[in-house]
Amino acid sequence: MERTFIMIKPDGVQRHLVGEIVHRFEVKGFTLVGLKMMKVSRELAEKHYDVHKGKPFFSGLIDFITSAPVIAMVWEGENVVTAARKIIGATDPISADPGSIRGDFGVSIGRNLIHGSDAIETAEREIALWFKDYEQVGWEPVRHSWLYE
Ligand code: DAT
Ligand code: MG
Repeated sequence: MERTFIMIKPDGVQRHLVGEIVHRFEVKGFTLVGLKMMKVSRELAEKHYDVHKGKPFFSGLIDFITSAPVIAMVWEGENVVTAARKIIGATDPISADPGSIRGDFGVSIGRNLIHGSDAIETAEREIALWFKDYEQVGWEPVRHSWLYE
């Protein structure tokens, strides 16, 4: 089953949106298989955002991600990578559709609340970067046959 890496950024934690955000993935039909709260090191933040190294917003982004605790998660389900990006919404909350997390709760690109892997290969890389195997707990939700034909 497909998995994706989701992180509630420091602003989501500080604004007490953790429950609201987790709820959206749960009610959609995805399964939580890993979750931890952590203060992110600069080393981990820089590895995670490696593709953005050299861009003008990079150092501000690393400062932000390391400024306060985050919630790191792994979610599972069919097509979860693509679906999670839709639940999250466009990168700039002003362009994000209402109904998405960024569209409902954000107003600025540098405080857009949440990260989600952008492709299956990225998800694999990010999950391996943030989670040990034993921190991911596969389980069989009883609602499965009511979600999938
Ligand atoms: P996403 O998080 O939607 O995958 P991204 O990978 O392009 O977006 O960028 C990573 C994060 O960097 C993004 O969530 C917020 C920040 N960011 C991107 N573009 C930015 C910009 N022009 N100014 C400030 N922050 C930016
Ligand atoms: Mg991205």
